[in-house]
Amino acid sequence: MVSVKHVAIFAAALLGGSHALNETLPVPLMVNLASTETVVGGLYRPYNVGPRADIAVFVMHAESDYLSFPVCVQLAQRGYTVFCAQNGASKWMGASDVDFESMMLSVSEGVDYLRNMTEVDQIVLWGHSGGGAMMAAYQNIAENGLSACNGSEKLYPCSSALANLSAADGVILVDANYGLSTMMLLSLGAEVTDERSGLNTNYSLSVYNPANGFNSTGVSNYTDQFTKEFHSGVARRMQGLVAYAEGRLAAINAGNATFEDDEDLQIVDAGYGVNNNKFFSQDTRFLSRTVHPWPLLHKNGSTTTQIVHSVRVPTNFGPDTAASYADGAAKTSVKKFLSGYAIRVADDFAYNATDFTGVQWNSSHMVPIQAAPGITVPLLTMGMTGHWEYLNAEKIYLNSGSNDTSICFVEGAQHTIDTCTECETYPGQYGDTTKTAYDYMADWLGKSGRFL
Ligand SMILES: *[C@@H]1O[C@H](CO)[C@@H](O)[C@H](O)[C@H]1NC(C)=O
Ligand SMILES: *[C@@H]1O[C@H](CO)[C@@H](O)[C@H](O)[C@H]1NC(C)=O
Ligand SMILES: *[C@@H]1O[C@H](CO)[C@@H](O)[C@H](O)[C@H]1NC(C)=O
Ligand SMILES: *[C@@H]1O[C@H](CO)[C@@H](O)[C@H](O)[C@H]1NC(C)=O
Ligand SMILES: *[C@@H]1O[C@H](CO)[C@@H](O)[C@H](O)[C@H]1NC(C)=O
Ligand SMILES: *[C@@H]1O[C@H](CO)[C@@H](O)[C@H](O)[C@H]1NC(C)=O
Ligand SMILES: *[C@@H]1O[C@H](CO)[C@@H](O)[C@H](O)[C@H]1NC(C)=O
Ligand SMILES: *[C@@H]1O[C@H](CO)[C@@H](O)[C@H](O)[C@H]1NC(C)=O
Ligand SMILES: *[C@@H]1O[C@H](CO)[C@@H](O)[C@H](O)[C@H]1NC(C)=O
Ligand SMILES: *[C@@H]1O[C@H](CO)[C@@H](O)[C@H](O)[C@H]1NC(C)=O
Ligand SMILES: *[C@@H]1O[C@H](CO)[C@@H](O)[C@H](O)[C@H]1NC(C)=O
Ligand SMILES: CC(=O)N[C@H]1CO[C@H](CO)[C@@H](O)[C@@H]1O
Repeated sequence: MVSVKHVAIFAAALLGGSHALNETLPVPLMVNLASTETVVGGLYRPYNVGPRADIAVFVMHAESDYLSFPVCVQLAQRGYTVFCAQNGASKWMGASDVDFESMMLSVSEGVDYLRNMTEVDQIVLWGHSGGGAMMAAYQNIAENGLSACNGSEKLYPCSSALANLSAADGVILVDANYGLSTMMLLSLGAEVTDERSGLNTNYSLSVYNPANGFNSTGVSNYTDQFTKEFHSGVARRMQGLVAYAEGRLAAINAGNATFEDDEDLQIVDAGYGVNNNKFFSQDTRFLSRTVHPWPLLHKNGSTTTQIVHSVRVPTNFGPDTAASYADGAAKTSVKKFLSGYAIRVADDFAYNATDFTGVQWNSSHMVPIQAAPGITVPLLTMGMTGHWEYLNAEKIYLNSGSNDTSICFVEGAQHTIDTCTECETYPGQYGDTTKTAYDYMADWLGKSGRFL
């Protein structure tokens, strides 16, 4: 049923620097796993195939295009086989057509393809950002079966289609986000008081209102009162959206909705890309330091163990996109929302410098800290200190079910793993974080007794 076509179409990649085993790589092979869930990808292999090439690193994001994300070349240059693949979700960031079960089945196709290759002995899932949320959920369900996703605590329990997913041998989570649903929660604007309108908003509850502590040219300093009002406004919105979607699901199931299978759902000011994450992106005091000391990688590979502070700079200065369908709205469906983007939150939902309060993580799929206890294979979790998603690496580590769990942070790397030059106080402060991060991953993968 699965047909595999190899077509050489990608250009050979060359990167600067002098660290690599061999910077020249063969032209990657294009792979097309043609079945019900369309997966296409590039298979990157080093020229001189050694033991490291027996390990296949499988890269896929939840919805973004990762066919040429630097990991494909960086880890192949360090001797590994890397399969960078796409699922069928729209690659337009204005879209939000994520579908939980389709995503799990797409990962499954990639794992099955690699498992079937005689050249590959070990498969390591590599998930970045939303891809980390997806890969963590996949491994948890693959290791533990349907009971990992079909319980009544879930807003939308999985179906038996997710039985028999085959587990990988290891997992690397790089700046894995707090969960796709949490990122939507963290993108809701409290100024929206009527879900039917992005136009009639309450400016008193806007993150862009200077009276609340917004600074359009620097770090915002939101007042305590606004912080409380904003968090409770966000909780109110997510609770209302969940109640609405559950009502529509009941109507769909009762044959009393617009359609028999699903229904359109457009949500004002809920698009969950990093550009729409709000409050902590402007006020960098929030989600800004770890609770415990962890290894922090500096340039040139030196390491200190310390409380890890974010070095990020404020972003997302506006304008408010609540009124924009293209830039602000989540464009999803009742079932996709409940299975991918919805999460239960309590009235006391809040977050501070280190932690969240009032989030019921297990109500949602694709939440790394909820999936981590079910992962028993070797797990590496890494955070980039130039971004807010870095902090989740600590929570994943603390929740991991693996007896071989590793953690580190890369000082001054931005979310995309390269150097956050805007975060530097002088040029060169953080060095080449791409090299620092991928050298660490390559050493972790190649450590004797782990996969080799
Ligand atoms: C490096 O790649 C070239 C192909 O450009 C290949 O001929 C050569 O054998 C490789 N060298 C090493 C040391 O792997
Ligand atoms: C596994 O490999 C065999 C032989 O190359 C091929 O016929 C089969 O379709 C492959 N299966 C998958 C799942 O890729
Ligand atoms: C969840 O899946 C397990 C394993 O297949 C099954 O025993 C259990 O009955 C399922 N639970 C529900 C609520 O469907
Ligand atoms: C899972 O495996 C069981 C046992 O082999 C089989 O009965 C069932 O149909 C499979 N389910 C799926 C969705 O592949
Ligand atoms: C707007 O929000 C503020 C702060 O919560 C509140 O006092 C005010 O009543 C709201 N205005 C409207 C029109 O709802
Ligand atoms: C806003 O940030 C800029 C740049 O850091 C700073 O100079 C300015 O004083 C800040 N404004 C307020 C009102 O804090
Ligand atoms: C933030 O505002 C508080 C008062 O709400 C003030 O005490 C503090 O100095 C301000 N911090 C900065 C960095 O402007
Ligand atoms: C069907 O939906 C309509 C409008 O949403 C509602 O008024 C009605 O009570 C529903 N009927 C049933 C049987 O649920
Ligand atoms: C941050 O929130 C967490 C979770 O509610 C709490 O344990 C911690 O004490 C809070 N930290 C501060 C500095 O208030
Ligand atoms: C889900 O998490 C809540 C806490 O948020 C806990 O009370 C509940 O027992 C958990 N349910 C399951 C099935 O683990
Ligand atoms: C760690 O887990 C692996 C796989 O579950 C197991 O084979 C190994 O014995 C465990 N090692 C220790 C020290 O518990
Ligand atoms: C020995 C070594 O690799 N030194 C490098 C450390 O990082 C700085 C900043 O990127 C480089 O300039 C050095 O060459």
